[in-house]
Amino acid sequence: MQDLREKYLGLIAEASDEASIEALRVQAVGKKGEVALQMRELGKMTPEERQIMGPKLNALKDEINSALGAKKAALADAALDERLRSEWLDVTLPGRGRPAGTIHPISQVTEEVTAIFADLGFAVAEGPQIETDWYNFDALNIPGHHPARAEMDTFYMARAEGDDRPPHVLRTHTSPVQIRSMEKNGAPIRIVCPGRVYRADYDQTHTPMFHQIEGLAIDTDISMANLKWVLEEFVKSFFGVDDVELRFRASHFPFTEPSAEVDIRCSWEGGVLKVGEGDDWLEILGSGMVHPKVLQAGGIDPTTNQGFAFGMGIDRIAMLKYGIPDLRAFFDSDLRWLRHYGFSALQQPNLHGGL
Ligand code: 2NL
Repeated sequence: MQDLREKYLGLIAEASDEASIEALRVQAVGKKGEVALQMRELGKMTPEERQIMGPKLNALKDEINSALGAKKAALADAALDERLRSEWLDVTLPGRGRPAGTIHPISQVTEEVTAIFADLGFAVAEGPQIETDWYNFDALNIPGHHPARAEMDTFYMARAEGDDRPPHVLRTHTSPVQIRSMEKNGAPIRIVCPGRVYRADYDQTHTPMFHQIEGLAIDTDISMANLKWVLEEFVKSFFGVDDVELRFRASHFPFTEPSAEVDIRCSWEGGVLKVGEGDDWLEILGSGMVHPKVLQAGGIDPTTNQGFAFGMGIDRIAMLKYGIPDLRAFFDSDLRWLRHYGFSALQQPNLHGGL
């Protein structure tokens, strides 16, 4: 027993990692270890011998076990000391000044516009960019033969061969989101729907993917007067002016009746846009009272409900507000442009901080 004791206490003292500690534990005090073998010998002894040797063997087992435990803890302490020594960090060093990314002007303006409408009580709704022609056209009172379908330069998605159903489309406006919202939640509704839209058109003033935000308010008694007030509040907040003058010009959209395009009074002195003064008019959006057929398509009873809707190009109002001259640069991913026109990620737009 004395030999066993010296052998294992020595080996444990020399062990240098957790794996060898575990191997020693199995070898010494495991089920088939050396101490267990000795315990088996107890059966061959007289009761008197067993009364002496039994407790001694148990004490040896305990001693080895606690030596193993102590060594294991010492190794863990040493490992921690080593980590603390090698992984120390000087928190007083200056930052490395990695170049920060910036918020794209379109994201910034989307956030600004939704923050303004959120403050006016509108919720934000989103939906799929690949739509059925029903949600993108029919539900909006644009039937198959309607010239607006051709005018919209729609991107059609190919169907599998032999599949005769009408093709899916890339949404040409965010109106389908509003139809889905009518179907899902019914009236009353107050939502804005920002997002990407697609039209096969590419020149100085058009990109095949661009951004739109549409608004929809439906209740029993909503009128053009409510539309005018909401849009005035929006323009004042967005351009940061106390007074604006809006001009409603009669227009036509299949999904609204009556329809109006909305201009704001402005000046362009020295190429700089000033909103609310001057003799020029700047078109900023299209709007109107939701057509009864569109309410019906959305599952809302047009005899008891009515409401206004409007649609606005985000890219265009971003260019106007921040003096960005070329639309196509928005999507060139030119780092110099992005750093120049981008916004700090740490300055989220909100009304109390100012836009
Ligand atoms: C424009 C004109 C507009 C709407 C969009 C709309 C949506 C539903 C029902 C009725 Cl669900 N109308 N949207 C209405 C009028 C004009 O957009 O020039 N956008 C850039």
